[in-house]
Amino acid sequence: MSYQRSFVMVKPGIFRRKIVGEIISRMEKKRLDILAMKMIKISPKLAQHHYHEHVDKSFFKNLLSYICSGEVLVMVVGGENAITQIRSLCGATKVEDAAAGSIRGDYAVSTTENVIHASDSPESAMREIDLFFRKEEIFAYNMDISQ
Ligand code: DGI
Repeated sequence: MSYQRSFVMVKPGIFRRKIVGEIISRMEKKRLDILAMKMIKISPKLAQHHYHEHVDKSFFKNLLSYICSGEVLVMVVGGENAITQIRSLCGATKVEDAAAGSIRGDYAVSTTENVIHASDSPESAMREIDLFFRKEEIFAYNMDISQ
């Protein structure tokens, strides 16, 4: 077990559906630490960097236009094995595979509009956190609790 940081994004349209608090609550119930958060609109350039491994995929155009279509909430979330823990809270990528009880299983309307993104490895997490956050925007209060 090790303390990890993950990059998490609540995708466009979810504020309108009033389920952002529910998604944050699921992470807090697992004792995960929200270390940074901000509401932004993603530019096509940033989206291309973020999803660079999918540029050649058939769904890339739809993915890009959806992810740039409106407000998103981006977060850095920390915890023991945070990357696996959060991926498990999210559920499977494809809407038909996402189990009931997971965020996607409960709320995704399609594979493109699957509610949430979370880093899939420590390397992706580092890269994604650097893409969206400056160092001074990320807090470390979890380290200070015992002091
Ligand atoms: O890390 P994930 O978001 O679970 O999955 P990923 O990195 O393989 O794909 C990134 C996003 O691209 C995913 O959240 C939704 C979209 N996507 C992936 N595979 C498909 C897809 N969209 C469509 N329409 N069809 C796909 O097969």
